[in-house]
Order: sequence, then C-alpha cells, then structure tokens
Amino acid sequence: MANKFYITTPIYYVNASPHIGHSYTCIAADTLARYMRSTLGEKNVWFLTGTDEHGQKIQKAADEAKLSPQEFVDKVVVQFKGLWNKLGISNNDFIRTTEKRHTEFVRTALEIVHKNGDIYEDTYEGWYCVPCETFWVEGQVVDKLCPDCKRPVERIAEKNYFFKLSKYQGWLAEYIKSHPGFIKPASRQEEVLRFLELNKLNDLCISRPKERLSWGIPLPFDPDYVTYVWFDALINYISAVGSFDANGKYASEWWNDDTYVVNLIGKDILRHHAVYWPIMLKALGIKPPDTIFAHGWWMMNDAKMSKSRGNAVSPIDMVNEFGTDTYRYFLLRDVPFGLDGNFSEDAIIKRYNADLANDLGNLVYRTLTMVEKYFSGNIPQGKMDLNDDRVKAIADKISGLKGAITPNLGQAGDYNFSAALEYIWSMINMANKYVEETKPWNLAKENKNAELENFIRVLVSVIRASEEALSPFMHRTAALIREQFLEKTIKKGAPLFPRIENK
Ligand code: ME8
Repeated sequence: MANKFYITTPIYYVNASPHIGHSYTCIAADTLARYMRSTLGEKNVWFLTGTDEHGQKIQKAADEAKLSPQEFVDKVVVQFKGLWNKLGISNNDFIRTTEKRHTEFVRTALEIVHKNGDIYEDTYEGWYCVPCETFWVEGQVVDKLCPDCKRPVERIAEKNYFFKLSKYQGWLAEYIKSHPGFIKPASRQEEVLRFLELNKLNDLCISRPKERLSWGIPLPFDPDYVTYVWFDALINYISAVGSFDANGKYASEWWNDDTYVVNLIGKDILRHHAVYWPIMLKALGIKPPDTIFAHGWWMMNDAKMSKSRGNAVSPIDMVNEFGTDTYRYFLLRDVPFGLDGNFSEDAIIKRYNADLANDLGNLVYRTLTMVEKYFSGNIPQGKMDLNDDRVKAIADKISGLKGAITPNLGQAGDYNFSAALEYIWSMINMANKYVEETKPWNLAKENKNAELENFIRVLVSVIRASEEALSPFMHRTAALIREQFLEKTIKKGAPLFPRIENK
C-alpha cells in the first residue's frame, strides 16, 4: 500500500453550467479523498479537479454568447467553483487548461513526444464529427452519422499531426492484462481489452489547423496549428502536480511511485482515459495511473443526462431543496457506483424519509431525548456490558465497520459507496430495533438504572461509530452529530432530518 494518495476528476467542459452528472464525479472523488485523509493523514492526500477550456465546443459556445472564448470561460468557471464550494468539495487544487502552468507544460510535452519521433505529419482525409471533435474512418461511419453521438459528420481533407497510438497497442494490451484493477470496474477492463483485440488502433490526430479552430494551445513545432483538445486536456493530471527537467524527465510530488494515483471518470470517456492516456504517458516516460475508475451515468427518462440533450437537472436546485448532505447521500447510496441510475426527486424524497429521517435522524434524536430525560443530559460513561446477546451483536457490528469500509473506500478499493453505506445503515437499524425491543421507559419505571445506563452506552457507541464512518460522505451531518454528543454531555439541537411530507 502506498503512503500517499492522489485522486482526480475529469476536467469538465465549460461550455455550459454544471449538471448533476458533473457533481456526481466530484462528490465521489471528494468522499474518497476525505476517507483517505482520515487514514493516511491530511498531508498525504491530493485531490485535483478543474475545467477543460479549449476546443471547438467552447469556441462555439463563446461565439453564441457573443464573447471572446477567454471572457466566456472566465464567466462559466465561476459556476463550477461556486458549485463545488456549495457541495463541500475539498479539492486541493483546481486546474484550468487556459492557465500558463498548463499551456507551457503541454507545449513541452508535445516537444518531447515530437523529438522522440512519436508525432508525425500526414494528410488526413475522412469524416469529422464537430461536436465530438473526433475523426472517423470509412467503415466506422454509417449514413454520414457519428457512431458516438449520431449527429451528422463532415467530410474533410487536411494536413495534420498524428500521435503514434498504433505503435503502443501491443504494449497497452499487455499492460492491462498484467495489471488487474488498472481499469475498474472489471467489466470496463474487459471492454477495453476486447476493443484492443478486435480493432487496430489508428494513430491519433492531435492537431487542428488554426484557420479552422484558433482556440487551443499552439503546437510548439508548427505555429499554424493548435493542439487537439483531448491531448491538451488529459495532460492536466500531470501538469498540475509536476514538471519536466531540461532532459525531459518528469518529476512530481504526487504522480510518482510512492503515491497511489486514481483517475475517476464517467464511462463516456473511458476510451480516452484507458487507451490514449496510458499511451501518452508511456511516450512521455511516465508511469500510468494505478486505477482508472469509470462510473455509470445518471439518466433522465432513460437518456443520459447531458447539456446537449437538454435534459440536465441543476444541482443547485436540488441542494437548495434538499440540502447538500441529502444530495450527496442520495447520489452515492441509490445506485451502485459503476452502474447507471434514473434520477428523480421522488427517489430523493423516498431515500430521505426512509434512511435519513426514519433511521439515522430518529436514532440520534431519540437518544438525545433519553439522555436528557433519564440522565439530565449526562452521557453514562464506561464500557458496554456485553452480556446481553443483542448488545454483543451490536458491538460486533461496530467492530466490523472498518472491515466493511476499507474494501470499498480504501486506496485499491472497489469504490462501492452504496455497499459501505448499507453496512452503516444495518448498524443504525440494529440500534433502532434494540430501542424498540428494550423498552427503556419500562427500565426507567422499574428503576433498573445499570441496565438503562448500558442501554444508552450502546446507542451512543453506535451513533459515534456512524458519525465517524459517515464523515467522508456527509461531513456536515457528522459535524452536527459531534456537536450534539460531547465527550460527557449532550447538547440537543433540532432534529437533523425532519420528515418531508408528500407533496
Ligand atoms: O468529457 N452521469 O467533459 P464533460 C454521470 N472535458 N456522470 C456524468 C454525466 C451523467 N449523465 N454527464 C457527465 C469531458 N458526467 C472532458 C473531460 S478529462 C481529461 C476531459 C461526468 O464536461 C462524468 O464524470 O463532458 C463524465 O466523464 C464527465 O462528467 C464529462 O464531463
């Protein structure tokens, strides 16, 4: 296990406002970063997010807004930063591809790869999809429609620069085969391997003539061209955390052998990350990330939620209505990470009422009420008495917490957030059941003080364990619980999650 952890999200296009899909990746990465900080220490975790600000999509959106591309991206980036702030995203850095630290780095990287002979010039003739900024060869295109987005493609012929992906195809297939867990979930690893087995990789066109697109990083070896947006964008993961020396050797505090590196993405950009990216790194003499994890999509009425489809829901609206922690909890609990899920407000309300109001909120509030009523606000100290079988089972459940969380949130984990949350909830529900079975009001009536004390100790132990385990997911709720359960006394506040009555 590495001592350090570096996690990234995709850098999002700033052609429109952020939607739920973008917030999903940031919330997941934030949860992992917070968990890893709790195990490795604050200083040993680095969490990067940012924005992808070049390319045709952005230039088009800027034209439509009648702004220069720079003015346009400067405006939209504020929305992304504002949303991450509202969602409590704890990124250590935020990279914008228009920043000098990035553009200069990309130019150096291009020079290195060019000098090593992995970039060459050629005339390209074929199909081009403007919205996807992707070239397609004959055979891939049916009915003049883009195989990915199904929009019309254009026929073009022009001189361009190409990166030798094909040269590294064999290496990549071998690397993936010998590194299980490099691409996750396992189904995605198989998908990429199958793709590599069935297809011969085309070299990647990494330039765009300036006359057609000027909004990009100029190629260092030909001023008439700018860099293809994906070659520019992927490099953010290394440009933000390191630099090349005069001999072209890369050094970084975070992208190195002592650090476990995770690129978290949505499955829409798996090919770019699992094929182009490792090969780009190989050509630069830099190690691949340890894990590329591709999660599923949030759908609206069975279509992927996206800006271009016009079915995007605003995270700000959801947070204003339900609160940050409910929103975070819902996204990570409702759908196993890696699979697709349908988004609806009804589903949020259901989760809220069942898990947050009824289970967690109720346990916290009833325990506070009982400590207040039976012990004048003082928490009975000392250890739990484990003679009772039910108490023993609850104590075992608490002891099992770490073992249930680490395989899911740990550095080489499965990132199965919902499974981790399920375990925490099974513990919370054992405690709620225990309250109902024990009938503390009878213990009080019969003056069974020792039993009542032990009963409260059990509940407080479950609450404290839940608070700690939930903290990476819902840090604000965890802090509210900590404020109410002090070391020796309680400080009862309002219920954490008052029920939402059906609208
Ligand atoms: O692709 N469900 O940026 P992008 C879940 N700039 N996640 C979703 C989603 C949905 N419906 N929609 C988007 C780009 N995402 C490039 C990335 S990285 C070097 C360059 C999330 O603004 C998911 O993480 O289109 C997806 O991969 C990402 O947003 C794409 O964001």
